[in-house]
Amino acid sequence: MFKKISSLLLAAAAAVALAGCGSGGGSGGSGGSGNDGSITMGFSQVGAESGWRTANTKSVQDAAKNAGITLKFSDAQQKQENQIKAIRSFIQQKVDVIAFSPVVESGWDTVLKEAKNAGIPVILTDRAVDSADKTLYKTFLGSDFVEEGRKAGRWLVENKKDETGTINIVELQGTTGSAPANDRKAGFAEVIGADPKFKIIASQTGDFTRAKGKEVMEAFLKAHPDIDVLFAHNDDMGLGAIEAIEGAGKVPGKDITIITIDAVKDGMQALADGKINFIVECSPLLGPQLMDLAKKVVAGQQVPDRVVTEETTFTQEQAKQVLSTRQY
Ligand code: GZL
Repeated sequence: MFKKISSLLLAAAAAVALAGCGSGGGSGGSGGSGNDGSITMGFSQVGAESGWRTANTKSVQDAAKNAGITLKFSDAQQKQENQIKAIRSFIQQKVDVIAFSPVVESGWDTVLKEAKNAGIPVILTDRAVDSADKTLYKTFLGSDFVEEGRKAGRWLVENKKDETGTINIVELQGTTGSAPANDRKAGFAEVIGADPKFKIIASQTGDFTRAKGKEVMEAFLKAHPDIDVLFAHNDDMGLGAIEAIEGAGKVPGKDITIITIDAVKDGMQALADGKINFIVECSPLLGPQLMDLAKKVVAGQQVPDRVVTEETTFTQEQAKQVLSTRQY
């Protein structure tokens, strides 16, 4: 009898110890998962500037719900100071994990050190930071923006290979200082730079929005009557530019070849309609992978430093075939 009671007591003690471990913050921080194993994530989103961003927000929110993760969501309206404030608030609330899409690459070290000192792991999603200290975040989940720019450049080089004269290009850049703007610009320039017939005659930020893309393209058209190609860092700026091109009495996709990045529904519709010539996909559907990474990080498991999202490209013909199946 005595033996039976002591083994029961031992088993009970072991069960309590294990439960304690689970709630002790697998990631070694004070913000370990709740005693019931629940996880709370603080998520700071860039804003709601584009169709891509809206789809990304939905993916994160739906995935958190499906994963049983409590999501504290903050929209920074494309302002870095709002993201920093939100991260500080998540630290005070002692969330188990912080995830964010940094609106720009620089200026994050101080607040990320605060999160590290509070023992709260950080996951970068969508965009990267330029911090030299890689211990400030556990992993970066997102696209290879340089490769996206290269894909745009390669299509242009291939499709203009029989043209001999100068090809005048205007470029609508994404948000100044953001990783996608810097890297897409670099990748595109790297590929077209191999042939001097390609000339970027104007390049300016349209801040990833349709309205700004239209405004800047109107200015480009006034200053340059001889534009052959538009490279826009996202569909939304390309769609705004199409309004400007049509307003100037020109035919988008014919008078001016248009290449964009994202492949959101409106962009794919314009591609199928022949107003855009080529789209490089940049998937916003990062939610499920983010939640998997969050669970591993909170449990103190190792995760890869970098998780690159799978994505492809679309021609006008391909857009017609897949348009009805697109998730965003
Ligand atoms: C890319 C993302 C960019 C999209 C834009 O991952 O950060 O921001 O290309 C969005 O549409 O505004």
